[in-house]
Amino acid sequence: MQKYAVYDKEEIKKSIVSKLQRHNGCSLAEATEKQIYNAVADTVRDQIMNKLVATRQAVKQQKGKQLYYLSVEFLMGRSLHSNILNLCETAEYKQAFDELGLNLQDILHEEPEPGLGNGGLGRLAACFMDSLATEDLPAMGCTIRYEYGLFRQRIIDGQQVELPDTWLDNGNAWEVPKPEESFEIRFGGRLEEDWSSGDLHVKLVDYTPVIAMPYDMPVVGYDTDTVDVLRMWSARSPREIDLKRFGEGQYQKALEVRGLAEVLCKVLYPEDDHWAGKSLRLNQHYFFTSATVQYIIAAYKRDFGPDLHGLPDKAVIHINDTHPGLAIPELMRILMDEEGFSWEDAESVVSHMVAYTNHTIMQEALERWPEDMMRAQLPRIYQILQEMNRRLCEKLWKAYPGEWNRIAGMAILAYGQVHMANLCVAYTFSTNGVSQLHGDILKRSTFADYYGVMPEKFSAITNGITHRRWLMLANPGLTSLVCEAIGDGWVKEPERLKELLKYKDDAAFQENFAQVKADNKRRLSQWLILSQSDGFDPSFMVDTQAKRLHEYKRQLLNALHLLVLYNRIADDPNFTMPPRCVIFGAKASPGYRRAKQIIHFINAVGRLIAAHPRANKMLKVIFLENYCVSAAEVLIPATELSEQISTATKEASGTGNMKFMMNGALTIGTLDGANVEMDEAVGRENIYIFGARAHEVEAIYQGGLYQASDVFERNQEVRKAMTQMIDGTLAEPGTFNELYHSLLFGEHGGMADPYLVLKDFGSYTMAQERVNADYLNPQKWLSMAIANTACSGYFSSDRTIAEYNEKIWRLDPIEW
Ligand code: 26Q
Repeated sequence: MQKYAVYDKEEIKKSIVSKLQRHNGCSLAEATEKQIYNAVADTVRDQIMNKLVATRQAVKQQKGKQLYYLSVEFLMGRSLHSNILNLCETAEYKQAFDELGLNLQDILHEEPEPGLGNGGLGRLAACFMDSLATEDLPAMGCTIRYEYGLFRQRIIDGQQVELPDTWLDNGNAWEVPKPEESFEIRFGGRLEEDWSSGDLHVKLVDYTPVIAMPYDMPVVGYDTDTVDVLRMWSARSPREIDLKRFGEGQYQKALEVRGLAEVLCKVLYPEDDHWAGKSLRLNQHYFFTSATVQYIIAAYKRDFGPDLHGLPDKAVIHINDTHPGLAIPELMRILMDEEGFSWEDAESVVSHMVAYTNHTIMQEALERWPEDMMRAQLPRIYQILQEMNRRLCEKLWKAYPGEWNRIAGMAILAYGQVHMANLCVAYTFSTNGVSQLHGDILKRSTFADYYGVMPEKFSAITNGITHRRWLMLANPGLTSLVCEAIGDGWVKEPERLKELLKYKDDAAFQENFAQVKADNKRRLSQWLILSQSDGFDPSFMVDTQAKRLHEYKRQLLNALHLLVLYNRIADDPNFTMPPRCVIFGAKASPGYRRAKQIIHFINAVGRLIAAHPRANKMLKVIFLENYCVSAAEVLIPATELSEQISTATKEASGTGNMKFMMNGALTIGTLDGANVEMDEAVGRENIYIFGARAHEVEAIYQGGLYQASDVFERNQEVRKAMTQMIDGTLAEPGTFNELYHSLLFGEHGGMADPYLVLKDFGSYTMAQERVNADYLNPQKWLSMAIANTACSGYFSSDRTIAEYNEKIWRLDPIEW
C-alpha cells in the first residue's frame, strides 16, 4: 500500500499549530477560520508533495507512456476534503480536529471553489483526473488558469443576476507555480519565406508574443502513492520585450503586447450551448494548446532524447471535445518548422498520437471559426490547415468520387469556416461518444460520412463519475451504512455495490437507509436557510432538477407540470398528493435570453404556489442559487427524485443522472444519453421512463409529423397553463410571451415546440402520477431507491477510465 507520508493525528496537530505560528504569527486560539484553513491545507499539501516527487521519480524510472488530457474546462470543486479522503487520512484529521477543538465542516467551507468549468464537460474532466490517479495511470490534465471562473449567480426578483467569481482573491493553496517551465506563444504576425538555408523555411515575423507560465495542482489517487497533476497555464507579457521596446521608444507596441497577455486568461466563457466566433476565445484555445504541445515535446526530449519519431510510444494526447483541437496543426507545425520533419512523417506522428471525444450533437454548439479570423490570428496554423484540408479532400474524393456536397460537409475548410469537428475526426486515431446511444448517433448521423470511410476509429465509452467525491465525500451517512452491510470492497471495486441488492427488501436496512436520507434532507434544508433564507419541510419529497439551463434539458416541462399541479389543487378543494419540494439549480448563459426567461418562469410559478394556502401545503418550489460543485454535494444526497428529462437524442450522456442514482434517488427520465444504460442497469421496475424515444424524435425532425397546436387543443390542462403564461396570472402580461410563442408557433421559421415539451407532456404527467403512487408506499420506494444505489457501480469513472485505457491510451500503471 502507501509508502509515503502517512501522518498520525499528533503530527497533524503539531503541523497545524506550527504553521499558524510561522505564517501568521498567531496561536490557534487567535487564528481566524481562514488562517486555520490555510494551515490545514498546507499540512495536507506537505503530505501530497512527498508523493508527487515520488510519482515523478517512478514515472521517469519506468519510462512509460504519459497521457496529456487537454480540456478548456476542469470543474474540480474544492480540494481539501477530497485530498484528505484520498490520502486515507479522514479519521486522523477528524481526531486531530476534535482534539484541537476545530470543526471540520466549518474549515472545509473556507476553501473557495475553483469554478473553472461550465458543466458536464468540465466536471467529467475532473472526475477523470481522480480516477486516473487512483488507477495509477501517469497523466497530466492541461487547461487554462482563468482568473475568473464561471460567474456566481444570484436570483433577484425571480431573475438571474451574474456576479464575478473571484476565486483567487485569497490565493490558491494547492497550486505550485513553475516559472522555469514557461513557453512563448506567438499570435498574429505575417509569414515570410526563408530560403537562406537552401530549403524553404516559413518564418513568422511581427507577431505578438505571450508567455505561458504553468501552475501545477496535485491530484491525489485514492489509497495509493500516485499523485498526478493538473497543469493550468497562465499568460504573462514577456518582460524583455517590454524593456527593449521601451528602450526604443515603442511604448504603444509594448502596451499592446501587454494587453493581450492581460486579457487572455481573465475569464472562462460562460456559453456551453452555443458557439460564437469570439476571437479572444480562439486565442485562449491556441494559447493553452500550444503551451501544452511545446511542453510535451520538451519533456520527451528530456526523458528520451532528441529523436521525436518515437513520440507516439511515449505520449498520448486526449482532447476533451474539439476545443483543444489546434493541438493537431500545432504539433504538425513544431515537427516540421522546428524539428525538420517532412509532412508525411509529421502527419504520421500526429495521427497516431491524438484521440478525441465528442460531447454534443447539437449543431449550434459545434465549434467553427471564420477562416479570416484563423488566418489573421494564427497565420501559420491556418496555412497548415489548408494543406491538411487539401490532402484530406483528395483522399475523400477517392472514397466518394464526384460527391462534392458530401466532401464539403466533411472538409476542414468549407464555406469560409474552419470546421473543428471534421479536423478532429479526420486527424485523430480515435473518435468517441460519451454513451452508447450518443456513440450510435455519431455513427449514423453526425459523422455518418466519416463512419463510412474510417469505421475503425469510432467507439463509445459511457461516462462515469468518481464515487469517492459523489458518494464517500458527499454522503458519509450512506457510505457508513453501505460499509456496515457489505463491507468496503466496493470502495476499490464499485461494481460490488451490487451486493446491496440482497438488502433492498430488508426492513432494518430500509429503515436505516430512510434515516440517512432524512438526515441529508435536513442538512440540505438548513444549508438553504443559511445560504438563501429559504428551507423546506423535510417531510416533503425532494424532487430535483439540477444542471445548466438549456431548452433541450426541458426545465420548462417540469415547470409547466408544476403549474398544472397548482391548477389541480386550486380548482379542486379535495385534491391531494404527497407533498413535494421541487428544487431547481441552473445557471443560464448570460446571453441566452430564452434560458433566462425560463428561470424567471420557474420563479413566477414558485411564487404563485407559495401564495396559495392549500397549494403550499403540498408543493414548494425552490430555486437554488448558484448551483456549483459544492452545492451539488449537499443537494444530491438529499434528493429522492431526479429529473433527467431531456428531449431524446439531445443529451449526449449526462453525468448528474449518475450522481443522483448513486445516492439513492429514483430517476424520472427519457431514454436519452446514459439514462438508457441506467434503465438497463437498474431495471424498468426501478425507474420512471416516459416520452418519445430517440427514433421517434428523429422521425419527427425529419418528417414534421408533429403539431404542437394539436396538444394545445386537445389537452385542456395544458391549454389553461399556457394561457396563464401570458394572461397576467404569473407576472405582468407579456413577460412570457416569447416562451408561449416558441411552444406554439416556433421562431425564426423553425418548427413549433422544437424540444417537444408539449409532445411529451402527457406521458410526463402520467409518469409523475406513478411516482406519487409509489412514494405513498415507503417499502416499495425504499426498495427501489436501494436498488438504484446498488446498480450504480457501473457508472464509476474508474470503469470509464479503465475502458479508455484498454481501448485507446494503452498506458502502463505506475508500479509501486
Ligand atoms: C463551443 C464553441 C466554441 C468553444 C466552446 C464551445 C463549447 C464549450 C463547452 C461547447 C460545449 C461545451 C460543453 C459541453 C458539455 O458540457 N457537454 C456535456 O458533456 C457531458 C460530459 O460528456 C455530457 O454528459 C453532457 O450530456 C453534455 O451535454
